[in-house]
Amino acid sequence: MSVRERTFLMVKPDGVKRQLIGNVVTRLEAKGLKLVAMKMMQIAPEMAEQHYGEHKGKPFFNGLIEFITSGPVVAMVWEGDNVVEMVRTLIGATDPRKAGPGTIRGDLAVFTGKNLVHGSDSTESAHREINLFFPEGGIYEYMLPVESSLYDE
Ligand code: DAT
Ligand code: MG
Repeated sequence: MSVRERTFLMVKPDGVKRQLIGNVVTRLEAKGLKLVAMKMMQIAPEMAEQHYGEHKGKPFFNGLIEFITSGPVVAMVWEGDNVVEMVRTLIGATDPRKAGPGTIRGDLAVFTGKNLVHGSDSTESAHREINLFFPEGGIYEYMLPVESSLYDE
C-alpha cells in the first residue's frame, strides 16, 4: 500500500512532565493513525526559533521559545489519509479553554502557554517540520493489520 499523508506531532515539555505521552499516543492509535517515527529530545534554542519562525516578533515568542526548550519533548511522525487535518481536529483549539471536549487540549489542558501538544497546520508545515526534527530520517514503513478494516480498499 502506498504511503499516506504524514504529519508532525510533538508532546511538549508540559505533556512529558505531566506523564501524558501515553495518553496522547493512545488517542491517535485508537483513531487508526499509524506511528512511523518517535524520539525524545531536548530542543536547542536555534531549532526552536526555526520551528516557530512564523511567530517571531509576536509578544509571546520569547516565552514560547523558553518553554519549548525547558525540558524534553517527544517528537513523532504519524501517517494516514488526511492525517494533517485529522490530528489538528484531535488536538483541538490553540486556547485549551476553547478546545472542545474530546480533544487533547479540551480534555487535558487549561492554558494556551501550556497546551501540551503541537501538530502541523498544513501539509507544507508537516513536510518542513518532519525534515527539521528527523533530518536523519528514521521514518518507518510498515503495514497495520487493521488497515483493511480502516479504509475502503
Ligand atoms: P497551534 O499550536 O495551535 O498551532 P499557534 O501556531 O498559533 O498555535 O501558536 C504556537 C504556540 O504558541 C501555541 O501552541 C501556544 C503559543 N501561543 C500562541 N498564541 C499565544 C498567545 N496569544 N499567548 C501565549 N502563547 C501563545
Ligand atoms: Mg501552529
